[in-house]
Amino acid sequence: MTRLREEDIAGIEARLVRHDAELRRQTGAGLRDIALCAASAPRRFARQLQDRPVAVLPVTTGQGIIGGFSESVRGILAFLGMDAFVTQRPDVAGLVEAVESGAGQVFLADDDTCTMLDFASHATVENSAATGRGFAAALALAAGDLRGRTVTVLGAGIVGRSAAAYLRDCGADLVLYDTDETRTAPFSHRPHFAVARSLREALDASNLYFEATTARGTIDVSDMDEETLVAAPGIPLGVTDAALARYGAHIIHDPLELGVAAMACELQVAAAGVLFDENKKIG
Ligand code: 2YH
Repeated sequence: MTRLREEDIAGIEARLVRHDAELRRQTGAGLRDIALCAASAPRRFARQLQDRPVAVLPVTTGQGIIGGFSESVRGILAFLGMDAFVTQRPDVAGLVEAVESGAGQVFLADDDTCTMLDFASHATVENSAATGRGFAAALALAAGDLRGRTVTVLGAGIVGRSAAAYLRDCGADLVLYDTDETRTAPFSHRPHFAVARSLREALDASNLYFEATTARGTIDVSDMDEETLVAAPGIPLGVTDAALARYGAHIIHDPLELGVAAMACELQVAAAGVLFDENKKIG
C-alpha cells in the first residue's frame, strides 16, 4: 500500500476548483456528482450530505502525520459542501475533541487504514474500495455506455477489484492483470471476466484502462490513441510522462480528491440506510 507523501498532496485545496473543472471536461460531471454516482446515489441526495460537522483527525502512529494531509481532506469535504474541521489535537485526544465538538462523523488514517465513520449509524467506509468505485464511476461517465465494452484493469488489489465490480455493474466486460496471479485466479472462470497472462495482452485487450498498480508508468504513449481513456488512482502515476504530455486530457488522476469524495458520499448513503436502484430513490 502506497503511503502518500507531502509532495503528492501539496496544493490540493488551491487546485480543487480547477480539478473539478477538469473532471467536468473529462467526464461531464464534477467531483461531487462523480462521487454520488460511485455511491449509487441520485444527484439530489447531495442536498442531504450531512447535518452535523465532520472532524478530520490527525493520527501520529506509525510513520506519523503527513504534512497537509488532514487539511487537504478537510478542504475536499468542504468542497463537497460538508461542514468539516481538523481537530487541534491528534489521536485519542482528537477523538475526544471531535465528540465534544458535536461531530457526527470522523475521518482518520494511519499507515494501513484510511476510514470515515458515522457515530449515529455505526457505518464505516474504507478508502481503497471507495477509491476504486470513485475512479470507476469517473471512467464510466467519461466512456458513456459501457455495456458490451471491455475495460482492462491493471492491478487486482482492493482498488482494482472494487473498480472491476463497479464497471461490471455498468455492463462492461473485464480483463484483469496482476503480477501476483493469486489475485486474479478467482476471476478466471467468472462470466464477463478474463485474466490476461501478460501486461501486453492486457493492454491490447481494450482502449479503456483502469490503472490500479503501485508501479510507475505502466501505460506508455504507444499504448494510447485518441480513443483511449485511463482512470489512474495509483500513486505513483501509472502512465509515463510522455503519455501524460500527449494524452493528459484522457487521463483521470488525482492523489486524494476522488477517493475522499467517494468515501464521504458512500458514508452518507450508508448512514442514511438507503439502497438506491432504478425504482427506489430518495430526495
Ligand atoms: O496514506 C496513507 C496510507 N497509505 C493509507 C491509505 C489507505 N488506502 N495514510 C495516510 C496517513 C495520514 C497520517 N496518519 C496523518 O497525517 O494523519
